[in-house]
Amino acid sequence: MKFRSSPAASAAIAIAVVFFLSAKAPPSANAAVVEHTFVVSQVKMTHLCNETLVTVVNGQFPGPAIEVTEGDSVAVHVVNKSPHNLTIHWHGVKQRMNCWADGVPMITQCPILPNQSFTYRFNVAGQEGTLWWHAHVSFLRATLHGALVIRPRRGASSYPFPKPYMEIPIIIGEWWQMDLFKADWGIKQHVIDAYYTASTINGKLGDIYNCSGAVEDGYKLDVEPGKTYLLRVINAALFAEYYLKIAGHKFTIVAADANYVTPYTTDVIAIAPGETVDALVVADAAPGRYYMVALPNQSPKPDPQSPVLITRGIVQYSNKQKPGNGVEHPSIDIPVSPEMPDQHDLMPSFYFHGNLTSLVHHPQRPRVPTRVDERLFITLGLGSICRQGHSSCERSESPDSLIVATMNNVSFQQPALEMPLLEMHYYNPDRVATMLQELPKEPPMVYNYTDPALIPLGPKEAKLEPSSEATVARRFRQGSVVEVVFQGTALLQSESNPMHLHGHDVFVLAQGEGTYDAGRDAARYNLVNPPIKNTVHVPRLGWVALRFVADNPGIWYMHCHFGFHLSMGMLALFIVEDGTTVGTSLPAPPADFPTCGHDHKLMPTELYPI
Ligand SMILES: *[C@@H]1O[C@H](CO)[C@@H](O)[C@H](O)[C@H]1NC(C)=O
Ligand SMILES: *[C@@H]1O[C@H](CO)[C@@H](O)[C@H](O)[C@H]1NC(C)=O
Ligand SMILES: *[C@@H]1O[C@H](CO)[C@@H](O)[C@H](O)[C@H]1NC(C)=O
Ligand SMILES: *[C@@H]1O[C@H](CO)[C@@H](O)[C@H](O)[C@H]1NC(C)=O
Ligand SMILES: *[C@@H]1O[C@H](CO)[C@@H](O)[C@H](O)[C@H]1NC(C)=O
Ligand SMILES: *[C@@H]1O[C@H](CO)[C@@H](O)[C@H](O)[C@H]1NC(C)=O
Ligand SMILES: *[C@@H]1O[C@H](CO)[C@@H](O)[C@H](O)[C@H]1NC(C)=O
Ligand SMILES: [Cu+2]
Repeated sequence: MKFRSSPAASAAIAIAVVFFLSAKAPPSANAAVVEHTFVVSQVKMTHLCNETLVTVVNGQFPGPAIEVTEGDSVAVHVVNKSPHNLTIHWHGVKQRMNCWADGVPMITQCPILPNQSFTYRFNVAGQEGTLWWHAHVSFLRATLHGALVIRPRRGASSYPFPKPYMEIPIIIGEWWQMDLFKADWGIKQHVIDAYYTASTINGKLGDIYNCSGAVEDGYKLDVEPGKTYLLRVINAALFAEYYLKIAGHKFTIVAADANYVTPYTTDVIAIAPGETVDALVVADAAPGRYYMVALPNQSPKPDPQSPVLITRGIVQYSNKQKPGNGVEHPSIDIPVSPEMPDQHDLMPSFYFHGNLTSLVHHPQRPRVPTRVDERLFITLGLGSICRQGHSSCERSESPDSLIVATMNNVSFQQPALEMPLLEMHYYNPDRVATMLQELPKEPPMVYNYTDPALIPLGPKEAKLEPSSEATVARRFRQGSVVEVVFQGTALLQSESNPMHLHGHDVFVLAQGEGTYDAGRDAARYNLVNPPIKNTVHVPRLGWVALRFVADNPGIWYMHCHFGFHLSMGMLALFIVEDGTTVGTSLPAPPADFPTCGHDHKLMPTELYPI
């Protein structure tokens, strides 16, 4: 597992209806409402001779894709026929003035209880490309997820790249035999080795996996020679960044996180959990069969090591004619394998991310603000807190302490709430202020953050291990420009961290290895064409600098997209305050909002009498 080892259906049919609004509907005459019904239920699926109960949407793993046109409105009716409290997060959708639809349990909404329904309503204006949706409850997103594809209003011929012959979602995921709630709890409490069973491409384990002689199905992509395919690649996994390659083929990267990039040609895609990558692939190899391989990478020792569970699918040319004299060559039918990077070599990821720049010619591309109002320097790492609320305890993996994941040395503590924090913020902001602790703008102590000697337990590490737990948040004035430097550390591990901000895209100004040095590194910022992302991959033992405009009022999650780091507390709230106008202030919550099991919506005065 990715932290130190411990001492111890009802399948319904997707209904997608498109209603056209009357011509007066803003913002565009032909904007549509795209409706889906998501029935969430538990179904039995069998892989590797093992029947597993999985929670899925409409009986599908991965779930249905939502396909929309930029400017459309989306309505998703979620019918919860599972035994779990649920929310769905629309990953990367900016949700402008619509924090209520962000789908974070007890922060933006009460969860949808078993046997209840709720309709998410949001629009997808000013964004084009590949996003996705996923449950934001425990580890359930491992099986509750799907693509969200936004196409340009003026059709596929207005892509800023050659129009592809076909568009194909490629969702990299995980197959879990272990119960996902048990896995989450085990990781939080640091008591069980929770790990997935196999990696998947579009829900298929692939022919590397077999049991009792039965080989697992793999994803197959049929291609026609000479045609161009747009792969919409999504990493929906909880545990790892993946390297994706197709033998004999190159990728031209054209977008990432639903923002166009300058076309960049590479034979390997590096994609961390939460990221999306749009890549063109031309079927220009000799007709045949080629493996598409997804390999999870990991930090080398002395970091704790995980089993390497690769998966593969096949790209096969549909051309019937065989090479040569038309006689079948059995050897030709053995697919060609790509040469993969070493699982411990994280440089291909560093270079892949470093080579992304935004597409300057694109008219909608926002400009990097040059003024900065707030600067945060945030270290990411592990630490420990004492169990049972004790103020001091034995550390070094003693059962008296608990390993947690931190930002500036604080691990996020889920507040005990009777109503969602955002509703409280809307009706009674003063009350919210008393429940939160400010996320420090810099780490409390300066040390050699990236010194690998801190990875193993020992005297050097022990001095820095004690951390604390609090409901940390940071407030931003409406419209302020925020610069964040995320600094990876070597504290107890040296993992990279895919940091995801809800409700905003960010400009990724620079990345580097080792410790950030403002004097040296700020001069290297790309203020001309930095990539624009919602998930920023902080390299192992390195840093990333980013900027964003805090102009979307609400309470937004900002967290690591590794499931294990999130459940260990690598999370904070970014609160964007209201402006002085209606157009910059959070509107009222939806009338039909879930009520946390109460028969009416509770007001803060009922819950917390003054
Ligand atoms: C949901 O409804 C079903 C069928 O009406 C019922 O059997 C089940 O107990 C209900 N579950 C909950 C948690 O209310
Ligand atoms: C099936 O999955 C369960 C749950 O993780 C596990 O205990 C069991 O060993 C698995 N059986 C096989 C045959 O893999
Ligand atoms: C089954 O998996 C094992 C271990 O990965 C492998 O050695 C073997 O060749 C596989 N068998 C088949 C029939 O694919
Ligand atoms: C782009 O990738 C190449 C190798 O693939 C690497 O040499 C170069 O340093 C990368 N550029 C950046 C800015 O990371
Ligand atoms: C920090 O640690 C690295 C790796 O051990 C070392 O190269 C560097 O000199 C150290 N920096 C300082 C300021 O001690
Ligand atoms: C982290 O916080 C704890 C508890 O407040 C403190 O004792 C410790 O010195 C801090 N460590 C670092 C590295 O900042
Ligand atoms: C689901 O939410 C309700 C209402 O907030 C709560 O009472 C219940 O404990 C939750 N159930 C679980 C399993 O978390
Ligand atoms: Cu992380």
